[in-house]
Amino acid sequence: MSVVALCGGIGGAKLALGLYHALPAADLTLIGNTGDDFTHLGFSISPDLDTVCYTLSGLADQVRGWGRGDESWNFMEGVRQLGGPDWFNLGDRDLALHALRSDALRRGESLTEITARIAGQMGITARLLPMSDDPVRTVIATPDGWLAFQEYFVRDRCAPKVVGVRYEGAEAALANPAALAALADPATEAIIICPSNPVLSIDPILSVPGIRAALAKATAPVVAVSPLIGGLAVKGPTAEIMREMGLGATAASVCAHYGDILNGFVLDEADAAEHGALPVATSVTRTLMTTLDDRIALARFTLEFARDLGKRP
Ligand code: FO1
Repeated sequence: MSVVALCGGIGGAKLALGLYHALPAADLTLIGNTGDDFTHLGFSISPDLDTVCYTLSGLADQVRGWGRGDESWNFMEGVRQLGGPDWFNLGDRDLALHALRSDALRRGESLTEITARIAGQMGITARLLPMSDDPVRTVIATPDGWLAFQEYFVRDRCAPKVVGVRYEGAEAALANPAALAALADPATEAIIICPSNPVLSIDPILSVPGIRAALAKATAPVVAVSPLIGGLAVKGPTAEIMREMGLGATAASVCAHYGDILNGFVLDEADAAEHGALPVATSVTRTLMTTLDDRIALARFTLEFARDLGKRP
């Protein structure tokens, strides 16, 4: 079963790992969010692509969800000793990835090529595509002004109120041609929107011209998995942001936010009461992914649901 999945970082990567186990690797294409990317201490950092790579390769830190498990922090200690900015933690081994990517970008390689090479070196056999090779940067409007995404998310620990979000550069960005081709491919049998933050992780992907239209035109059913359980996110500020932006913070509000790009919506047992009121086909299951088995079970459930929905006319 050939599948395309849109995903952000930690939450999305959990389902991506489940899909990776549930499908032959060659059947899985992941489209990753690059709205969180930024340049820090001269390094080009792509947190969500890296989280997916570390998660699929088994290198991820199981508690933090980002970065590597087998990490040391000598570089950060050095930065601190020299009075440098220490709010964004770059582990020693993780730093190797940022150095190689930064160097390759400077030599004119595309983010798509670099990501494919890095994923290959980590032994990942599914395809991971950045949404675009052009810079798109998520910026957050707060009552005190605009913040770059990582300033809001890591430096300020998501404390500022979010009154708006912009995806800078999106209008001029070219969608990854391989991503567009995968979405349009008649052999693609399901398009999954992973349980990532709709506003911070999925909307940046949808903001790249051509991607939303490709979802609308695809013959494969588009199925989203709710990132909220009982009105709460497993990790991160999804519920708060959706509430602050006046979108509501229920599974139903996530479904409404995606609107007519969806054919199906998977929601948690805790939200079963919302099931009947949604405007698309819905299916209820346990969506909390604590173990690898949970990730695989949710992936299989979602694929089965998409298969039952069948191709769109
Ligand atoms: N998240 C944090 O909360 N604190 C960090 O210091 C941090 C460092 C970091 C370094 C590399 C990387 O790939 C990711 C990192 N993240 C960190 C996670 C990341 O910034 C966010 O989880 C995502 O951007 C949101 O999806």
